[in-house]
Amino acid sequence: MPEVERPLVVVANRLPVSRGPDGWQASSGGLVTALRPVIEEAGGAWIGWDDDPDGVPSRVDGLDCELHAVELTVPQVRGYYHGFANRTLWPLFHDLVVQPVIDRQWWQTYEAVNRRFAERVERVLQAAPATALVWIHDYHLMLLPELVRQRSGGSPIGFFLHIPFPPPELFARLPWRDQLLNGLLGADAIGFHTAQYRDNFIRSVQRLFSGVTAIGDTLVLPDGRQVRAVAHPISIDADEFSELANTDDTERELAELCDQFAGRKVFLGVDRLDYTKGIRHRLQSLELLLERNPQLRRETAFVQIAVPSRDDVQEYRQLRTSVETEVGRINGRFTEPGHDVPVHYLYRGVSRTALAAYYRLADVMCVTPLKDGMNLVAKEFVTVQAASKGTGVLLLSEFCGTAMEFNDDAVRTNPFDVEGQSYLMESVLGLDEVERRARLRRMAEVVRAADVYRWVHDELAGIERGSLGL
Ligand code: ADQ
Repeated sequence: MPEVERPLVVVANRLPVSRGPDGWQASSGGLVTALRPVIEEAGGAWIGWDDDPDGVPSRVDGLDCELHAVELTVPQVRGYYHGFANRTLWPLFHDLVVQPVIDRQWWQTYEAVNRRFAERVERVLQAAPATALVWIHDYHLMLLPELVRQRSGGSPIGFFLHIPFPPPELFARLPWRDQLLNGLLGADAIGFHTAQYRDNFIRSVQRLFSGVTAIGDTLVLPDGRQVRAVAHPISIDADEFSELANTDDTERELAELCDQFAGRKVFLGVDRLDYTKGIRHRLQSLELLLERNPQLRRETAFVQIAVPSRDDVQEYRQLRTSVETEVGRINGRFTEPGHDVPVHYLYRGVSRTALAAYYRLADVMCVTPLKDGMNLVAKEFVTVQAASKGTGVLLLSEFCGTAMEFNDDAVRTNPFDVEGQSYLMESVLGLDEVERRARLRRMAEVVRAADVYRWVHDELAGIERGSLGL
């Protein structure tokens, strides 16, 4: 547990709740799990946008924290969220895997919505029993640290970026680059997943703001105030996934899957359906693999589970169409009469139990994003496999944050090299079992040693230290 004993005010684009068949409930993600003890001990609030027409309750079962919904109009959501956040910042910060759209109106809406969030933070801070720590999350709210500083009356302010920070020469393409940096520099500490993203940020500040001096990871502003830029890799609740690996429900689901895929090696992909995740490149590698190896058409299966994502955005609708076309083409080319299709495509989210069963089933987990801030699927997979004494192999893109932590224990792939990736998919099937287990054990140890609780601890302690100028 972090030493922080002040109330905590978390600000994120969305609230950590969803409406299920039995009413409102806390979301099941790792961030909520990790923050729960901190918020419940010191008291706290969560501020986020919610579009439920009936309104979100101020509290829900399972999360002892005040919920403050920021209401936005339909045009505001269009400009701030679908537009500037998801069509400008997201592609720009993921190394331009698609072209960002530059639109002045979206930018103005982004500014207006960040101001709206700031007003709400101000009200919540005024009602707080003691000076609260404000922890702001992600690229939707990059102007917020400075806006909160102007209104906060001395609260420590932290910001964490869940996506990569791009190299300065890419970041500089944004017409509003100065405003975004200025917004972030309102924080006492700015967190990134990796040292590389942190250094990209520091280099961008140095390139664009000549009055700011960088001393190691501390930025000294012209007025003498210091801002710390830190690298803290986010993670999962390793204990939770280790337990989930061996529950009766997981065993039951696994037994069904083993029947379904009996006698075949299973390749698995689990992603939000996002163009950064490299799903199309992965399918193209599979196609080459099956083209070269006719015997594998019966002996392997590829399961792709894709959660629907951002389907209000044109690029995501196009991606869905092209993924479904690829799947259809591969199955059309390689399904043999009387045999199962090679690709099983599930366009939906699955339960945590089902997820654990698929992780256990997989012989090869394909985590092959073109760019990804961290990637939690890779951490979940190695944890579940190690806890169940599995022998699965992790094929991991060198362009995600997780790759920096796992080094050579994952089989590294360059997903842009579709053909090279197809040869890797082939060669990993021959990896020795003892070697596979040893690699899984080492990767699971890395995850356990730096789990999501440690991340919360390091982040909050870093924000406290930053606010004291230490
Ligand atoms: P995401 O891009 O959403 O997160 P990721 O880190 O992989 O990516 O997290 C996805 C989560 O969703 C995982 O916990 C996974 O289990 C779950 N999930 C994925 N597909 C699912 C499915 N079909 N059914 C059920 N659950 C599914 C962003 C950044 C990442 C960064 C995280 C956290 O893009 O780089 O790691 O935030 O900071």
